[in-house]
Amino acid sequence: MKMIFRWFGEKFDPIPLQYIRQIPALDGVVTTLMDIPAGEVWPLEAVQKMHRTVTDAGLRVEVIESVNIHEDIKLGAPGRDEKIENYIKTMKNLSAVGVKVICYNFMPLIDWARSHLFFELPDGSRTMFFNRETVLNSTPKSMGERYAQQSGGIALPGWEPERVAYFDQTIKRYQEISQEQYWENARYFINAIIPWAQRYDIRMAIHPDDPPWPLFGLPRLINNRENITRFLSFSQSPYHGLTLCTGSLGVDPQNDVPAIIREFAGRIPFAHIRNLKFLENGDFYESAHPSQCGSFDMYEIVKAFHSSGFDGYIRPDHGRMIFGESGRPGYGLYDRAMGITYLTGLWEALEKA
Ligand code: CS2
Ligand code: MN
Repeated sequence: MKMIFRWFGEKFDPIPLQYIRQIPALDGVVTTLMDIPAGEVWPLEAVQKMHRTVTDAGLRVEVIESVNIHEDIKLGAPGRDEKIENYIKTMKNLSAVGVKVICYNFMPLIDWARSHLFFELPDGSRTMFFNRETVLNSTPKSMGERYAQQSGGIALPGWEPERVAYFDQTIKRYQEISQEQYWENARYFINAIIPWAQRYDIRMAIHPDDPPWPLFGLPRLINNRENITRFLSFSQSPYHGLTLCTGSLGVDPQNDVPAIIREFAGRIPFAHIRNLKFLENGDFYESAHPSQCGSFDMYEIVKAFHSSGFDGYIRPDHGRMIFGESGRPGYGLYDRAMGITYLTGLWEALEKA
């Protein structure tokens, strides 16, 4: 198991790599090139520069999150082949610097959705909150506008203002395709890229839909055991895999996360481990990592990875904003660093038991 930390790049993340390096027992970062729009090739020079920046700071970078997929690919629109070719070129350039895993998602239009980015808890920490009523009464566009306000101008992946401007238009395009067509579009993409993933030795790891239920009438793919099975059956290659995100799948109480981890062992190169706290009405906020702070049994989750011989990468997922910190919602330094120490402790105890 290798423990890594998400970092958005020098221009997009207020946390310096020198601080990240001081987190105990850390192997490296998982990063991205935020300023390259979906559908375009990540130039080799830019990839090499990113790699140099991280390794000069004494860290490794073997995982990328995310290389985003252009909507034309998800919609099966004309022009998708060219964008898939660009995707494959990006994979090649990433393999040139030793990248081993690409985390991506196939969520239509938007990445994760929450009602609040900085919801204040009684202890004064601030965290992301999902209030169902607020979300149901929103449109993607109004959510995007709310995020822009709440985040104080930080562009969230998938919610960049220039994309939000086209949300209404894009959502109409999604309304024209069926859920089955959406599955077909995913299969087309996977069939095109997995042979190259194998050749470049890069494991493709899809991230589950967050939240795992349909929003705004948009299709959903990766949200439970059955659909993960269906998606992974597109190719038996170990290069076609899953990012197991406990917080995304675990929001649906029907999903037995430790059982899913055990079932898909061998097809999970990357894990996002976080806890969350359900309120009585099913709304939830993102809590600190320890079991006693939230609703998940974190020991059972880590044990499921450990007992199935997991040898991939783990990162703590979202954390709260604490100690007066301000920064990217979900991605402050301190709470995630404590998450790492906690997860590393659980792992050591399992190793020695
Ligand atoms: C991440 C996702 O911040 C998060 O919640 O887990 O945004 C994830 O990076 C993407 O969906 C993967 O493409
Ligand atoms: Mn995640």
